[in-house]
Amino acid sequence: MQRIFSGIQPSGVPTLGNYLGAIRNWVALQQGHECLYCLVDLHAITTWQDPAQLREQTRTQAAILLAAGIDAETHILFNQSAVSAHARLAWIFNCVARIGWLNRMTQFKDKAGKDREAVSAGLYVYPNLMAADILAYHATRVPVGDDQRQHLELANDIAQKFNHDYGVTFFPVIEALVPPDAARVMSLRDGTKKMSKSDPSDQSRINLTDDADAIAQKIRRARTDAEPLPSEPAGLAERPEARNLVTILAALSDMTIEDTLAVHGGQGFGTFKEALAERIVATVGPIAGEARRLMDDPAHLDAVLRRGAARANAIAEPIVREAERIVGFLP
Ligand code: AQP
Repeated sequence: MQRIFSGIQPSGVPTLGNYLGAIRNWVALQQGHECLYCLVDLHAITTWQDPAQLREQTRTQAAILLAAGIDAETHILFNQSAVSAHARLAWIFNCVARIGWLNRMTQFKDKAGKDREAVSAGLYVYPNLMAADILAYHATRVPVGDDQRQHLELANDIAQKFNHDYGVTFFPVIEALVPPDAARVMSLRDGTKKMSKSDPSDQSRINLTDDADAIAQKIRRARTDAEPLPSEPAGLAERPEARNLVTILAALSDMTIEDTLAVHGGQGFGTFKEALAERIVATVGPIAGEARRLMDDPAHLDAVLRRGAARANAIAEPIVREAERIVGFLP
């Protein structure tokens, strides 16, 4: 059975983008795979997090993932910092990856913005830690949103260079599993920017804890243009906000953009947004409700994560010890 690894940063409440780009796929992949799903708190602190909030958000994310259908009995759900293998292998990878490779990472450029000298060194080496997350388990398949493709290519480059430099065939090749539809959900305020849980504007995203009123209000206020919807996908080419909303509805309805426009083409945004909000509420509502129930029992969430960490550690420890032996560390 192939092993899957994927992670999400507890840097805020997961969004509809996280759901359509990753979480929904994580749930489906539980059939027929051995899955490890990780709340990547080491990644989260690459940008400053309030400690109390980080703890709270880690629990909230665990609750949301369980509510969305992650089965922590059959599969493994845990927080990254509880398994030291991630940080140890990441250090080795810091010494394998080349500065030139990291300089090409577009996510770093986006997140660092203009003042690159002022961001943390952790943000810069983030992709090396991500490679370690996956390779510490010899996982071969990684479900991610489209934004993470470049990091996975880098993880493969690191694995190959490690194998080459030490003359071993130790780390496997990783395959990115990017969902074909809604691989990148965009901000509700700017159709050229991805929807992000850490965007300062709450109006830019749908949180997986939003209630029906909040969802309806955010969709009503979502930025659009003045034209009615086209009836063909080509008509969305220069309309990023319209394209984003149509893409979200199509993904949530398991329809193609073409079929969605066959139904909604010609409509004004008033009518279309009502249908969209209703569809989002139908998906997010039950997840938010169940997550709220689970969040009432933080001790239970902590116990789920602790058990997951022990099981994850049992897989990663022998692999990372072997990597340490290969590079020449005394046991
Ligand atoms: N807008 C998006 N559309 C589709 N997929 C997305 N993902 C994130 N945003 C979108 C996917 O969600 C998974 C977990 O992401 P992450 O938490 O590890 O980091 P991220 O990509 O940086 O997500 P955010 O929401 O933008 O977080 P912040 O604001 O903290 O940086 C990944 O598989 C990602 O592809």
